[in-house]
Amino acid sequence: MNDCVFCLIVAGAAPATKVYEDDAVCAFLDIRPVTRGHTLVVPKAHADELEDLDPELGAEVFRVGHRLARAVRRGGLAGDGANLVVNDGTAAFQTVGHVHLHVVPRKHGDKLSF
Ligand code: DGP
Repeated sequence: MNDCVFCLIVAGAAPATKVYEDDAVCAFLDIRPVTRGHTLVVPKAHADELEDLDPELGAEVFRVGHRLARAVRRGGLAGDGANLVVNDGTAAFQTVGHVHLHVVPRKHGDKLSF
């Protein structure tokens, strides 16, 4: 076990509100949501940055993000759309060194709370 907080969440050794999990991918609510329902999708296998990530696993991460964004939109309660964002590398404001896809539900006219 390393000290990566997202690895700890994946392993159930740190608290998080998980919304989806399969053999390869885990999704949980962001601790600092910029909109209601802001979710992070992570590969279970640790990868610091995109260049360290198996592209097939990256495709699984996006597949889950796509499903979550679609569910949020169809559900209608949280969003009219979504931003799906990867901050890759510290130069791009990545603050947690475990690849993650942000799924940020959006409503028409909403404001992000940074
Ligand atoms: P980024 O800047 O792309 O690396 O975003 C990291 C996100 O991770 C940020 O929105 C806050 C979130 N985050 C950081 N630590 C934790 C944590 O311990 N639990 C959860 N659920 N989210 C976290």
